[in-house]
Amino acid sequence: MKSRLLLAAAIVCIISAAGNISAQSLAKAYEKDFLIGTALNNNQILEKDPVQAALIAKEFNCYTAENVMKSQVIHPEEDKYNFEMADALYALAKKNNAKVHGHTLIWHSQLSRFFRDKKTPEELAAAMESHINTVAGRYAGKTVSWDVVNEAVEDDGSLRKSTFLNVMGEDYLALAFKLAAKADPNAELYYNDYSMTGKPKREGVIRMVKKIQESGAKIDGIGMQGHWHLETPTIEDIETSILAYAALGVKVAITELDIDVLPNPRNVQGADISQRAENTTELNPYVNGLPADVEAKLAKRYQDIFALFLKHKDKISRVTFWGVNDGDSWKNNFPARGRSNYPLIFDRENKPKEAYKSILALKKKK
Ligand code: 9MR
Repeated sequence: MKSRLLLAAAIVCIISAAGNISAQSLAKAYEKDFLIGTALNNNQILEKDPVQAALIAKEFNCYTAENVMKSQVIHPEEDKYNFEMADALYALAKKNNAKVHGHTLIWHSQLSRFFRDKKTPEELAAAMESHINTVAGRYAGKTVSWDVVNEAVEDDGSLRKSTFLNVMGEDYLALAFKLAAKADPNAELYYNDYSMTGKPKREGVIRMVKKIQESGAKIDGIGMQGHWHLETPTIEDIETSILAYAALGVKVAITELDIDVLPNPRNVQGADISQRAENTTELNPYVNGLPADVEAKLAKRYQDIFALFLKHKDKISRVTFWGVNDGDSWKNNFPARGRSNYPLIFDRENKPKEAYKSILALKKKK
């Protein structure tokens, strides 16, 4: 054990000396404010790249599975579960002394086929129950928080016409929270969604959360996915939403943070994956690297956003980046496939970008 620790420390020293990792740690700098999380893909969970593995261990103290805990992966058939990768994620978190946020129990997307085959409310409720019991039950006590329901509200504030709503009506929402509370009583339970700064959507989410609360179900937090852009949403809009959600008496988490720096075809906001665009030269201007002026804009944007998070740290439990480095980001393929995007705080070589430094600088000023 001791020799493994020494080896890990030696690797960190070598990598830091090579300039790949800064001497500081974001997680440490923000330790007293909120958790600093990241989403991990399979290679990262399996520590395929030792440089990146050391970076993850050092910079982040909360992990979310980018894909492997979604129903299609973890529960592909009614009587078949795949726990291998999720187990590996929890093992990595244990080794690195990090927390795990469970993503996600009930979601219309990446949903296993068998849920869609349930045609009565009773059948679908039973499928939800066994899924939540089995998944949340397996990781009960080891999970800081769960996204119990993901993306159930449309941008206009209405409830999404998912399989769950169509078959069970609104009841599925409170039921999901009640089942999760039973399966993992000590974890915090979240509702998570994108485009959470738009007014109609915010009002729709608030209506929905109030109903869940009135049903007697436990809901501890609201996750605002931060799939944002250089100019939008404004800091004021983000602040208005943080305050409005916190006013429900729940915590707020920024759950999937990345800042898209590329031209925005058709003004796509959020993460509605049905919104697709063609990849063209004009839409993909930075194939040879991020120009210094755009890098500076990104750093300023991240600094402004984190300054806001610090202002409201009493309301914010966690800030999770959606990926570790620019090369891993889903934003290279959305809304147009195969672009070179730069939405995160580490570059494709895992080196800290100006954005990383600007976020750290906020803590040094204190
Ligand atoms: O980053 C995830 C990507 O690898 C998957 O292909 C995609 C499939 O829907 O899901 C991405 O993560 C999503 C997250 O689970 C929920 N909010 C939106 C995220 C970006 O699409």
